[in-house]
Amino acid sequence: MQADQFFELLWQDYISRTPSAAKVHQVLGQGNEIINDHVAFRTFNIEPIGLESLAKLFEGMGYFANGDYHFEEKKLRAKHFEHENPNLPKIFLSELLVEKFSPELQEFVHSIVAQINPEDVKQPEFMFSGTHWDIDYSRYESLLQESEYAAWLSTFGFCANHFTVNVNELNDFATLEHVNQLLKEAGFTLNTSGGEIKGSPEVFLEQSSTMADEVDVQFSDRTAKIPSCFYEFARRYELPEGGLYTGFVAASADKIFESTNKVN
Ligand code: OOG
Ligand code: NI
Repeated sequence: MQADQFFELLWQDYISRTPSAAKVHQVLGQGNEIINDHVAFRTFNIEPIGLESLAKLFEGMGYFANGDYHFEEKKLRAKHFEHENPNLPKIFLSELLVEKFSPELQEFVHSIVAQINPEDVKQPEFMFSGTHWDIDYSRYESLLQESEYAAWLSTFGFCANHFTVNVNELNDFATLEHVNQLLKEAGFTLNTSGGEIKGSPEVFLEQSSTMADEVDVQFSDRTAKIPSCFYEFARRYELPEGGLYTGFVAASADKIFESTNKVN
């Protein structure tokens, strides 16, 4: 599959559970096209869906890995991928270090991953294939106690966790402060963990994000309204040696992960 077609299908799947995405484009794009900086995905570190296995799908579309990130507290690791075509979004792909959790969580995660047909993991479409298993609401709640990431991934499966507006490419809003202001005026709730703006010109990247939309999810035993996906905003800065910084900042990413937390 061509990258262009992949991102079009991925976007259609993403907006189906992220009603605010269209409003973000309306507020910031004002009729102009929005360029995305990156798209993020989550997975478990269990075959056949480990980070390096899913990376092959992106490598097959011309992407290459260009950064490693570690999240001690949340028990995650991640890599980012870039494409030689600068118009294609970067990819931020993280995986949960399942062996670091309780035997109950490990057993459940292994049982749901075992239901994935390894053949399905060979096609880029796998990245928006959702769940391949059933989960009931009490399991979701018990996973939440240990890891919001595990609960989210077990419920939504494979899909874009967020798209990210490339703020450098916006016509009228040069600063992230201004972007945030417009979003708040439009009624969005921003992620304030670690401050509304994560990062700084000194680390060559500033990021902010909305808190995830809450949507009705059909669990195997009942329906419940829970956080789904969100939108992120990134402004990149010029490196001393020239060119915009293309990496991510682990301390900032650590806070962006919390955009799928429930807003009280
Ligand atoms: C990824 C969070 C990190 C970034 O841009 O730093 C991230 C996630 O929530 O899955 O997207
Ligand atoms: Ni991101």
